[in-house]
Amino acid sequence: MNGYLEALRPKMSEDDYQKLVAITNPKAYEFIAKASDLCNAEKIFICSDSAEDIAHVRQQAITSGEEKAVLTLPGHTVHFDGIYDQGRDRQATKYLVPRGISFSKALNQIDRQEGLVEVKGLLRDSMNGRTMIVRFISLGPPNSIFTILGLQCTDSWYVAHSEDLLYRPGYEVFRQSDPTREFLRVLHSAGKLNENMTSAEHEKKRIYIDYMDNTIYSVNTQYAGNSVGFKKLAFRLAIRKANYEGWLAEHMMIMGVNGPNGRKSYFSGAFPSACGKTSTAMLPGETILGDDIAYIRDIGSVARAVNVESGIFGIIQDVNPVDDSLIYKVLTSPGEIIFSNVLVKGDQPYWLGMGSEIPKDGINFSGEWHEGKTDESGEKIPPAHKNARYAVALKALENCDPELDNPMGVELNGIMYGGRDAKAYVPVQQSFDWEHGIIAYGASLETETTFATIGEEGVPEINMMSTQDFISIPLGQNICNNLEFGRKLKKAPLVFGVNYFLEDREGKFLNSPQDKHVWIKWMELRVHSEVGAIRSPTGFLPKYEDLKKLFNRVLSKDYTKEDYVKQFTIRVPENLAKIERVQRFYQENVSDTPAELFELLDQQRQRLVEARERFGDYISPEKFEW
Ligand code: SPV
Ligand code: MN
Repeated sequence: MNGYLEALRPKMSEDDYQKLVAITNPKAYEFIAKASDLCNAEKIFICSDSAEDIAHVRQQAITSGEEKAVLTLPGHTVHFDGIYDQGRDRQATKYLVPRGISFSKALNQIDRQEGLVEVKGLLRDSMNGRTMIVRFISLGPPNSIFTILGLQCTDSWYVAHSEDLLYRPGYEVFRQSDPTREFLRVLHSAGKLNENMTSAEHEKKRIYIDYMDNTIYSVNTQYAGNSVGFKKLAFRLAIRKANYEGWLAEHMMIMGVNGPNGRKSYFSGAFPSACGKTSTAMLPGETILGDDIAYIRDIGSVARAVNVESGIFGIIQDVNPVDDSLIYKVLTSPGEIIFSNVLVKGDQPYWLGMGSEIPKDGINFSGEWHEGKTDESGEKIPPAHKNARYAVALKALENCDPELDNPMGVELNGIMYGGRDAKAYVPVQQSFDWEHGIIAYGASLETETTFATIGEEGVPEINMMSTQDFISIPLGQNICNNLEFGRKLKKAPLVFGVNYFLEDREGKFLNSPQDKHVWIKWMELRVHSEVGAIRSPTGFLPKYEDLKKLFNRVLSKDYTKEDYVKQFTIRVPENLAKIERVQRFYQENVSDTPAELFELLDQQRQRLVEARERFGDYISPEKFEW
């Protein structure tokens, strides 16, 4: 008899014990027993993914008060996170780094021993009087080359319920696997709760990543980005694994784009949080395969991708019938949905930018709310948080891609990188080749901080491939891995740079949110060489005639030459300044930056300088057309 199993037995019902015994992985017993011992759980519930167990998790989320079933539509519940727990917390998230190992300065880190002592101290006895829920998850479709297994112990029924909507069940996969199979581990406790069931000790919030042990510790937080272990927490471990094994784990959506004559091409896209990733993936008329995390592998010398998840934890702000019709329909129909940090009044959820009026009082993340209510520092509390979200299974969307669970994934024809860049990059361009795309668009991705992370908004920063928050290896190594990956492929996906946030001199956006649909359709045609392009110093630009046709066909809009020129003018000073910032960032922060990054950016600088000599500082795209 396994000693760990024996130690767990008194805390479990016979039924739960049998469910656990059916999994023959001794490392799983060990992790669960140590978690239970440290956190002093009163009981242990093993979720086997049976309909009965899933229903129990959902019911407990409501009974415990972590979710409220006050909403009118069947299946809808609402959850609130604490006022200081409304986004991913970069300050509180640290890598545990063993003594003697040096890690890029740009990454938040703490000595491993010191960090383990601290976080275990905070977790000690945290589940006193509570049930510890054990969930088994399959990241990626089960039984495929992509599959990574995960196991989470948590005392939050809300977290366990969210995992149900967002991930593929893994109990059966664990059960049928070799007892020595590796898995990622997450231990989470919401910590002390206050009367409205939110984590009470936000100043003791810690999210520590122990990559030596493939384990993540998260405590005193409930916000899903910090607590649902298989979202950004396991992602950090997967990036590391991918780098050692020669594949890619990316902060990318995956979508199918319909081309002429019934053709469909698949794209993936990396965007920092709140920069248009989900709304791109959900464009009506196209299909969505994933909205947040992709694993990409070289299979038969082509890049194939799967969605790690099977649901969406999406930003609800600005979801309205005009801009996001598909998801708006889902959110206003019966079906299983967890709303978080919205305003509730009269059994209805309300959010910012929903396209209809929001009540002047109700219940929100601050408790009873009324217009004008202020927080401790005198700031007005909005009716719903900007980072309010919904959790829903992808299959609830009518345009969910049929290949979602294909164990071989889908072949990627193109990938895109996009940030919040008010000044430099054009709305869409194609790189000259794989390396140029990885360096000039991916590694040079610049953005502004948004409400999705706690802290000041609008602060410009480099966010390499939009994964900077999640990288647990030297940053330069990650760039090399990306460069290598594409080089080995017979036909690498085309690489595009997009920028939905370009502004004019007065600070007005030059594009409407719908325009991205045109860029996507243009990329699809480029993949099949069905439209030409203009060679500019920063990449291949679309031709006016092609965009005009697409604006007309896709959006029934007239696209003027004037708009085209404004949007696609190459702004030499802004582009040179961008190169300067990117190079400085890597020089100062990333000691293992590959020389290729500096070389490729030097070449881009050279092309810009030469173009300036011929045409001046602001160059209409037509000047490059020969
Ligand atoms: C993001 O912020 O990138 C998200 C949401 O996708 S979460 O990481 O879960 O906070
Ligand atoms: Mn994300």
